[in-house]
Amino acid sequence: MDILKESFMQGFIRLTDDAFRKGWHERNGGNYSYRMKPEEADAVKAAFSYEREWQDIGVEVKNLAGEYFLVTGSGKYMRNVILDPAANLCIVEIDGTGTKFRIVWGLTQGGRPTSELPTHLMNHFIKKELTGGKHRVILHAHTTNVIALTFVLPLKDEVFTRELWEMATECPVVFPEGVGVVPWMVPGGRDIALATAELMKQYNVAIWAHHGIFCSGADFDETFGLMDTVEKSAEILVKVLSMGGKRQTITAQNFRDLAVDFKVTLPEKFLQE
Ligand code: 2HA
Ligand code: ZN
Repeated sequence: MDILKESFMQGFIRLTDDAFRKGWHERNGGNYSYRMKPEEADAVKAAFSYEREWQDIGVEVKNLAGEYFLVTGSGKYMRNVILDPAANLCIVEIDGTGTKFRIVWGLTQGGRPTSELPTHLMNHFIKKELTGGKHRVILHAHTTNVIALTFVLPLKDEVFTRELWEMATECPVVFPEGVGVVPWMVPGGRDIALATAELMKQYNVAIWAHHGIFCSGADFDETFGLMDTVEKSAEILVKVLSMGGKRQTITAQNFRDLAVDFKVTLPEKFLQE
């Protein structure tokens, strides 16, 4: 068994390279986690070691007890993952109480899991429950255009959702539940983790004002695709605003018609004039 050749590992690594090439991960910006399937963990347990210490997560994630997560390392550069996955990633095990973790694989030159581990695990906690275990991927990135918009649009879910939907017809189909916005907060801790998790109860996208974005999805393609769609829409909006603003757009009634044909539910709170 070569853990680096396992398909979950290959899929995880491919995304880090794609996301870096997108320009979403300057320096050590962004971080990323995957809740492994039991059979994936079983297949690679021969590569695990158990001598590293249990450490406090900082939040309680009861329903993740005993689960294994593949996560990026704190301070590690997304662009280096593909060159040396074992030095830049780790697999963490959650203890039986859902309050502690330990590293069982990776970070071969030392280090800690991502500084945003509390937010990642809180998001997994919420999404595992709400999707019946379907969602497994949480991705945080510093997407340029989404960040730019947090300096000019009101920091309201309704405003960001409607503006992003209007910039590309596919958007309300890709994220019909909308997007949430967290006001500026100190990153890395419990408070921002709780605020983000609260939004993840409703949305698969949480924008951090003046910082970046978190996306949740079932697999690597879906999560990357969601972030790509949101960031592209934000880029169109930046261009439209730079050209003097909208002269015409997709109307509320257009969205209602689209919802019928594409069989999606678009909350009316995003369709006010
Ligand atoms: O540098 O993105 O939010 C890692 C981060 C912290
Ligand atoms: Zn960040």
